[in-house]
Order: sequence, then C-alpha cells, then structure tokens
Amino acid sequence: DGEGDDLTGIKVETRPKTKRPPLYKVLILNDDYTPMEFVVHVLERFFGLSHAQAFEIMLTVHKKGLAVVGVFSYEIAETKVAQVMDFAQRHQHPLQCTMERE
Ligand code: NFA
Repeated sequence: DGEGDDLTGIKVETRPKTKRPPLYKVLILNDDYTPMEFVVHVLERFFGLSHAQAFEIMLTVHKKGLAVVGVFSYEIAETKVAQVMDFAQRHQHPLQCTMERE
C-alpha cells in the first residue's frame, strides 16, 4: 500500500493523501490574582464545559500551573484564545490563555 512501480521502474504514489490539518491544544495558565470563580465562568462560557468539569479543570490549573482545556483546529483555537484574553482583559484579570500545536 502506498506506492508501486510502473513499467519504467519509477515509483508511483497510489496512496490517497488524506493529510489531516494539525490540531492545537488551548491551555489556561495559573496566576495568583484571577478569582477561581472567574476561571470557572470562562471555561463554561467559552469551552462549553459543565460547571463540574469547569471546576475540575480550574483546580488542575491552580494546582499544576496549567491545563489543556480543549483541542481544536488552528482557526477555532485562535478564536478561543482571543475570546478568553479579551474577556479577561475587560474584567481586569491577568488570566493567560495560549495555544500550542499538538
Ligand atoms: N490561582 C488563582 C487563585 O488562587 C486561581 C486561578 C486558577 C487562576 C486557574 C488562574 C487559573 N485565585
């Protein structure tokens, strides 16, 4: 599977190239000032998490320093990061949200 030889002995690609687009992890970072309830609200609002899931992830960030909150295409991840950063800034909290290629 993937390649063969033609009459000339030249390799011919036969494998259909179904390269999936890369995925990006969206991360929330801990800080000393953003209220826990605000982080829970952000996770519910922008990542569609239940209150219980949001609380659990918030606690993971608080204890471990960061956590992955979701995995998305580049464009969706970029939008989530921008939404969280804008919302945090508007509420004057130093909460940081970033993305990295999986
Ligand atoms: N560490 C923050 C506090 O004790 C809570 C927090 C959790 C902040 C997750 C950012 C991310 N108020």
